[in-house]
Amino acid sequence: MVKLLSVSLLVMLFSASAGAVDYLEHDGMLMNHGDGHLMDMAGGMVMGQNADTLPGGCDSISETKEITVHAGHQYAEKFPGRMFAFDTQEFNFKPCTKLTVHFVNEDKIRHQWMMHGLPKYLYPKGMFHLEISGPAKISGTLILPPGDKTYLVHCDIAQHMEKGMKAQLKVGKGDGDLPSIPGVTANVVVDDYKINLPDLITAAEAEAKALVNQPIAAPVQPAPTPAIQQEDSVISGTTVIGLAIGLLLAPYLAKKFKGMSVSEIIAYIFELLRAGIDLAVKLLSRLVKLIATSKNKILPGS
Ligand SMILES: [Cu+2]
Repeated sequence: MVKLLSVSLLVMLFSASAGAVDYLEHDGMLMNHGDGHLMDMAGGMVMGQNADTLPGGCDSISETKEITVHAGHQYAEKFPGRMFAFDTQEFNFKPCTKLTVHFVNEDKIRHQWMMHGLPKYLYPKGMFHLEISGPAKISGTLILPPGDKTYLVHCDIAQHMEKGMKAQLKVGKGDGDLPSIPGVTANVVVDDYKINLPDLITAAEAEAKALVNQPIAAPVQPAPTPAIQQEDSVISGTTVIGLAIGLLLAPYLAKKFKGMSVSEIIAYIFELLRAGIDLAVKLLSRLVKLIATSKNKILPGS
């Protein structure tokens, strides 16, 4: 009998520990950094934790509530086109409720349960925020403000809200609905599932054809514009001047280069160029000196 008991106890212990391996429990690991900010070394984070201070307008805590919210890819399967979701999209609580949220992230990535629009004197940046790399569980507590208001709850990891991880929390009657809450309100950007793949390919091919056909006809017409004609006349004018100089210099150069090899001619041209550049540099430096001295003459007087 004792043997049977111990065996069943072992089986129970084993199955319990096997179940616990899946989710890392962060609630006992968190370190308090003050201002309701708690963190641990395993990537768990709570911000805006407030279990004691009543928001302005609350005489007392009206109710104490505890919820468990699951987050993960699997909860988005029922929402076409969404990738991530919470298991609950709408929450409702009485004003001044003390709310504890147990956030269970079932994905092997990071998710958040982030609530916005809370009073900033009590919640830094107006946020209450649970964050964890899953699979894991993390918990936090806040006291909801008085009044009827709808609060946005989402995961702020890039594109997670747009892909479905969005919910609303109504305090009292709330003050309307937020858009694009999966299964609750219509999407702001509506997905189009009417078009099928063959239609898409035909449309893409038509677009490609139109692109190929377009630029052939277009650039032909604006070619003989007056601006280009002007440019043409400028070029021909320069060519005429160049030709004239060339013709005038030709007899002189022919005399100069008579009996010289090609390499000697090239060397002579380079020497001419060097002398020209030297002259230009000398003239420039003289000009700079002139400006500098004239400036010096003006400066003491002014
Ligand atoms: Cu997320």
